[in-house]
Amino acid sequence: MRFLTPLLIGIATLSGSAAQAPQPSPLPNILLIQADDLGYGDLSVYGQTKFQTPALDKLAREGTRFTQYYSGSTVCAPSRAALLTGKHTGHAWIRGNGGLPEGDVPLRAEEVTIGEVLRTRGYRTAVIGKWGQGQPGTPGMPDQQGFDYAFGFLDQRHAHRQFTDHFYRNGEKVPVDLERDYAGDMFTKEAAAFIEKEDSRPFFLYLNYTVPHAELRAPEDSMALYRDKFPEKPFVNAKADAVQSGSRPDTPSLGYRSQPTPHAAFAAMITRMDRDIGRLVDLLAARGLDRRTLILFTSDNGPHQEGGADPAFFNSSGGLRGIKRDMYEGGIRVPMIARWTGTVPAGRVSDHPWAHWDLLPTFAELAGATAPDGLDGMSMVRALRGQSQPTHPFFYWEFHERGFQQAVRMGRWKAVRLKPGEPLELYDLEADRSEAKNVAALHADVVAKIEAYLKTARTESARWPAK
Ligand SMILES: [Ca+2]
Repeated sequence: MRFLTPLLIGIATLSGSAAQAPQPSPLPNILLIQADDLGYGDLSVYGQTKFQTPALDKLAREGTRFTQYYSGSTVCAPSRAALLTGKHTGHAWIRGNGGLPEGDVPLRAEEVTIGEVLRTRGYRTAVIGKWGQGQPGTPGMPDQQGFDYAFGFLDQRHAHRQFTDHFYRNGEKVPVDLERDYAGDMFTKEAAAFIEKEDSRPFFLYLNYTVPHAELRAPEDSMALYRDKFPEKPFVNAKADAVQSGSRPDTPSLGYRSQPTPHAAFAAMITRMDRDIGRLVDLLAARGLDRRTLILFTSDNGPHQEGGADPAFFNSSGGLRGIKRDMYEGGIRVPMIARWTGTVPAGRVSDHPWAHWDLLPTFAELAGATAPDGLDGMSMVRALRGQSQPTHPFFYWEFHERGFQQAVRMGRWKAVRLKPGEPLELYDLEADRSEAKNVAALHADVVAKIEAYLKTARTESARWPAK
């Protein structure tokens, strides 16, 4: 090095700034972190009292916390499709989990994702963690949908495993240690490596933890934080013997391998994810990227009660009605924290309503890219900046696992239809946050407006028809 140094200085002198470190892109990096089945009330900054989430609470203090943000759906795959493609479940290609004998319906080749949009502006893109939009050999694979780099679970059922014997890196199976390699730890490590990569391009990192989705398991050092802390009803997997002795530990049909103390495991999982997100935030700071990076934290749907999870005990819906698979607020309203030092106002709490399908057009505007036509989403850049921002006159969700259910938000009003042909339930979210009192009979005009909107809200889907 001693001999090289004068040479390098000489080169820099000769060629001026060209030989210096490349200038950073004026376009912002985007770190989008999505938890899995994390409810509106599962962070202490959103009211959780049984455990704390100091890193995410700090992120909220340093940025803006949205109190009326919605996921794309009340379950995983359609929620993530809405996020990636900017369409709600009345127009999206993927409108439900599963749908095919072999598992999930993959994204179509013609779907345009956030990854593809940002790549047109020179972004390097990665998805780390759960994907759930397509498997090897399908057009839904990350590399077919705008992602340069992919690491994690491809199949949603495989993603039920917090410890597995393999992940996928760029479509190739990567063996890992079933006892040691906790999924969340692997994702944090991969995310850090992606952030640390020397590259002059801006980045988009779509980081999908599988927390606190079942199975409920965390490494021992995190479990130790909650030993004997909570009353426990031991979770028993009826197929546990097969799991213990099975030669194929990742066979999803063998059920959840939750730890026997599910309350402790649930708290430990979120605590560990919070710690790891704090480390990634610190890493961005250490690299001087705070003013050039938008960090978003959200969830894909409301809290579940699978594998021993107990949303009532943790008040995981934060006082909202319902959980995952419900069309009430608890199924779809999720945390949204935005931090971008110098751009997103710090210490602000916003009740501006927006949703997963707004992320694509928002990122497109930030990157100076053109969003595809025909989206349901709109750019929410002004809402992020703390400025006056119009929002949608209507928000729409449909859900097909329980027949055909629909939900609409219009201003202060929330309408739910639980079965085709049934009258709409109507709730006044301003007066009745927990949707306790159906006021449809008192507001026929509001119901009529929403009914008229519903006639236009969706296109028919061959795979998920209105039944
Ligand atoms: Ca989920």
